[in-house]
Amino acid sequence: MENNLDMKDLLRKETSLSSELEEMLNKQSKMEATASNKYLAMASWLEVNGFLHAAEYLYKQAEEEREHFLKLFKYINEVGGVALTPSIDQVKVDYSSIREVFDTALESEITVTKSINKIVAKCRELNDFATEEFMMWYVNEQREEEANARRALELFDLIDVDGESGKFLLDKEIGHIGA
Ligand code: OFO
Repeated sequence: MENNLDMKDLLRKETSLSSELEEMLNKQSKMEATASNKYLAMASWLEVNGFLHAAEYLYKQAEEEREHFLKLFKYINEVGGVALTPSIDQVKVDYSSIREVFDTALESEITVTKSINKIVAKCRELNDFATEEFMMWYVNEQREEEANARRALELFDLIDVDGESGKFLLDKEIGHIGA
């Protein structure tokens, strides 16, 4: 990380992007890459535990988060900053239930939304309209993703998951979210 930072200072070009925002964007890109790994681990847990449709849905989410990461990464370089390749901390890989997976998913999405909102607020404070406009894509994306995560949790209230057929139905319905 230290080497990364030294390199960043050497490579920094003349740009209207403030160092403060550049740092926030790099942190956000790491958050998106981490979100991708979190979903990957959740998808794997679901797959191993027989929830194949729900697993497929979260594998797709993992891919989407990877795209969110890359989009930010490339933006930082495009506007004259230096995108830092993030090292990703170990994510949670074990869950006590499918419910815990989706509780965690919603919690993570809310944390990401708050972080994006902080970036937009900083853009406004610094009059960085280009970055604000760029980040609005993420604002909209988060609205959708939070809604999908809440929808998954609603299904737990709508379906009696105690029986085997309940689990089967729940898995199928979660698989339809976002389709
Ligand atoms: Fe990156 O969209 Fe959610 O976290």
